[in-house]
Amino acid sequence: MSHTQPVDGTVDVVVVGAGFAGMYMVHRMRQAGRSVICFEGGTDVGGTWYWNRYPGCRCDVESLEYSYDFDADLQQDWVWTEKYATQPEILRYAQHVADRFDLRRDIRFSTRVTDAVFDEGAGRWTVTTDDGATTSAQFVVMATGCLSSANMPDIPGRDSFQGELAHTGRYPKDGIDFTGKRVGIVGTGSSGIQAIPVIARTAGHLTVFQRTAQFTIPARNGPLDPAEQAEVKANYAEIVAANKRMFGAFGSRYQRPLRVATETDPAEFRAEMEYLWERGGSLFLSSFRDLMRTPEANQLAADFVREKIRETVTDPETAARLTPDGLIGCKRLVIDTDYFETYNRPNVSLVDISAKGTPITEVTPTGIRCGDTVHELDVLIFATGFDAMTGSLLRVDIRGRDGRRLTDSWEAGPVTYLGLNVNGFPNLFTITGPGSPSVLANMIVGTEQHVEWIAQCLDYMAAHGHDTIEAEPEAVDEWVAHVNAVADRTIFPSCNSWYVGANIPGKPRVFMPLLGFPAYVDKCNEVASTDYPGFTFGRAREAAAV
Ligand code: NA7
Repeated sequence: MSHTQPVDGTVDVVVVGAGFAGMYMVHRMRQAGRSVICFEGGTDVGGTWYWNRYPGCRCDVESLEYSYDFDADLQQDWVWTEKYATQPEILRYAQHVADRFDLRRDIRFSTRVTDAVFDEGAGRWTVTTDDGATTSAQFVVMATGCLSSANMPDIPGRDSFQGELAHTGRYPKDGIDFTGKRVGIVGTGSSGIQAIPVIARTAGHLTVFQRTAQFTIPARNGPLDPAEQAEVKANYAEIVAANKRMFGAFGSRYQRPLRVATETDPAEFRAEMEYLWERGGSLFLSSFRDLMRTPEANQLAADFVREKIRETVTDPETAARLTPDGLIGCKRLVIDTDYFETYNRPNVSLVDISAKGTPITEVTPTGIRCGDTVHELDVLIFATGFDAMTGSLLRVDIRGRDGRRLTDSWEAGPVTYLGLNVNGFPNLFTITGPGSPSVLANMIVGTEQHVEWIAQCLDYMAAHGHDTIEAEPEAVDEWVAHVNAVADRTIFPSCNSWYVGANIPGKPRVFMPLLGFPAYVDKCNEVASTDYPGFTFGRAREAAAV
């Protein structure tokens, strides 16, 4: 084991996080002959799929498209059972990968990185973990996940609640038994919408506290047809290649001819929407090129879904409360199983906690008070999302050149070059960082692309005798302007979504992901093949002085 455990706390690469990004990073670094250690806060691998154990949790990318591509045998051997994999199945897949490639020997579990400090003289990072140990590394790779820092709202009295309380993103391993209980759930994003129908099946009564109604499309999940799985596996390489040319790096098998909604005959438009509704899934808005570009076009699709909600929910008042205003897909489009149908159950009620309704005033020891009404609860679930994209990076105290803190560099919002590096923080890489397609593309495809780009960059540096790499300030400025310009051609920045940080009080409003996977990959490849313009390479001062 010449290239594994840090005998003296010194390694080539520290990886932070053992989700899909960190796991592949460890594997890829080993293949390259670099010593690597990964720190992970959980007791096992899986990252977001380790923590989000709430009932109904699934991926919104189809299972056949949500797997590593770096090893053809792995891809052929693993058998998915449903069209959209459940969290337990995805976690089993992550564990299988860890076993198969013996990854755990280089991962320190139950260990969180608290801070990382760059020593300019040595050209190295000192990484401190919550067990007090330090590790010296030439490179730090933040594989900390985009949806990993749970957002627990600061509601008065929250900690006084005497029943069971959980956040979907930090769900207890032993689960929660809802049988016959009075359950409350706050939040109707993807997590809430997945959990609500499942909890309703066993709860005595489920009260949903909704601040904003949400657009959601039927997933049409079901068992995976073995013949379909065999066919995809026979053509995996072609499908993956075609997916990488798709806007979100998935769904090439479903590509329909692209049209313009506002120029399509209304009957034809409706027929296409009906087809997409019946087909289900998150490509619901992908048949018309203008739906995410102009509000007028978007409203056509939004009206179609509003009509479906009214058709599905039998009580008109509940239907009205569940019907979103505004644009569809501008906040992340959710896909569901029986979400709206669940409100027809006698044991489910909906409380409007928006400013127009009865906002939550406090959590009491026995429930939630909204105005004059206390909703008595045995279990309280917060499905209130995450401090997305930046939260898990900024909770590590990262100090770069001249002791500058990442929190200071990003005070007005995250700024990166290619979503991979930040000026002032040499040799620190962010996997699926802000400014990269990240959450707007298939996450496994995106993480593999980043890991491979970083691995190639490290080889390049070794071959050219470079110790450090750092994004230039002009390149960062240009990149941030580019990310904004691309977003500004769409409706995305106009909504109060977690893409712009609007869900976290006080977070700077910046559209964080980059739209469009293929053009992004082309740019990354171009940078790598033309001696990395926009990056400065250097020698460590101490090495240079020798
Ligand atoms: P989301 O999509 O951020 O949804 C969080 C939900 O919680 C949403 O309905 C919020 O309402 C609500 N929320 C957040 N804070 C509060 C407070 N303080 N009071 C009441 N309600 C609140 O998170 P998810 O976990 O569902 O999904 C995140 C991503 O994971 C998802 O997009 C997929 O990519 C997977 P709001 O809309 O802000 O009014």
